[in-house]
Amino acid sequence: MSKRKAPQETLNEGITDFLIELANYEKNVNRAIHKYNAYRKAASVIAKYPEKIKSGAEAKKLDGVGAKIAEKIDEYLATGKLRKLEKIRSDDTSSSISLLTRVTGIGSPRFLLVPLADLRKVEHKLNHHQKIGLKYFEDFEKRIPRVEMEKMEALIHGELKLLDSEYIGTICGSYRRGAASSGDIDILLTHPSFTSQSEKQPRLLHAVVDHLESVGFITDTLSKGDTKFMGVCQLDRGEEEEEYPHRRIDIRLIPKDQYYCGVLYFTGSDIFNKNMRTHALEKGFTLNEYTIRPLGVTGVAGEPLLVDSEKDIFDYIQWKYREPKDRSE
Ligand code: DCP
Ligand code: MG
Repeated sequence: MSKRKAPQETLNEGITDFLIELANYEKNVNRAIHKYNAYRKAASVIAKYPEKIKSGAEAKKLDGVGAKIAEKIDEYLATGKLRKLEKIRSDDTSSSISLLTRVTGIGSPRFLLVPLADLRKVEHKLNHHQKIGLKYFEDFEKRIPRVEMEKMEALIHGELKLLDSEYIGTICGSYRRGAASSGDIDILLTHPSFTSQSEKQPRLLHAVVDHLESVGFITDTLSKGDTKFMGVCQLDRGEEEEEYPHRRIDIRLIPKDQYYCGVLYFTGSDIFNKNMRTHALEKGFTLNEYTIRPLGVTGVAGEPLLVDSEKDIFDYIQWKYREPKDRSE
């Protein structure tokens, strides 16, 4: 997952911006999740508030805005800034860590405010995830050319077949839409023995990950759960001059009956998904990355419908099928 949309402009953007910056600081640098939640909650109620806030006291009437935040709002309204934030921003360690947290694993930054050398100085303060992000920082910035994606696809399909010919794997994301280059590798994996009714089968995922590690393709692990692996991979260039960069790879194990809703969702684009969900609602269905369900007259979703292909989903909502390459919006 890389691109996140910019938040919508609001009347009180200055205030919500500083609250979110404080929230991220508390989470990423201090690991203070309660403070993080408190700032987020305040930012969220203020973002919905329909008036331009003129004082801390006015904000304090809102649920989620306490005395301390009200004080900060007063300071911000009076001076246009916040001493606490100025201090945080001028502290190398905290700004480096929060920046790095923003950029690693989940995505990549469009620009870098802190020199990489400064980030590397605080490496000992980083968690595993962040260290990997830093280690491969330059590599993760690079897009993956389609020819390289094709080579990885061939390798992955070959190895899956060797392991168990019943595995079904699909590289989704921009690659499946035919993009000339991709930001990462999004693989969806299923197996006929795994359905939403059966037991969990983490082995099905772990066997693939372990195998791809043993052949040297997967080089690092960011996280490995029962159904989702996040990590790093690299193609072997053989004896040739320059190595391939390391690439971000996610592998998701999905029950067979939910596989095509997953493939549809992770193929995107996100804009296409939004439009398709809207159309589904107009036709009386609710669609997400797992299932499509009919909506009753009271708006309550019924049981998941049977889906055995992406086309089935289009058919349910009476939409003309669109090939992945035609799903940019
Ligand atoms: N997705 C979505 N909404 C989100 C995030 C993701 O619908 N907020 C879906 C659509 C995306 C797919 O997941 O196409 C994969 O997410 P990526 O961020 O990897 O997006 P792409 O693969 O499309 O682009 P990139 O080439 O940058 O990886
Ligand atoms: Mg992608």
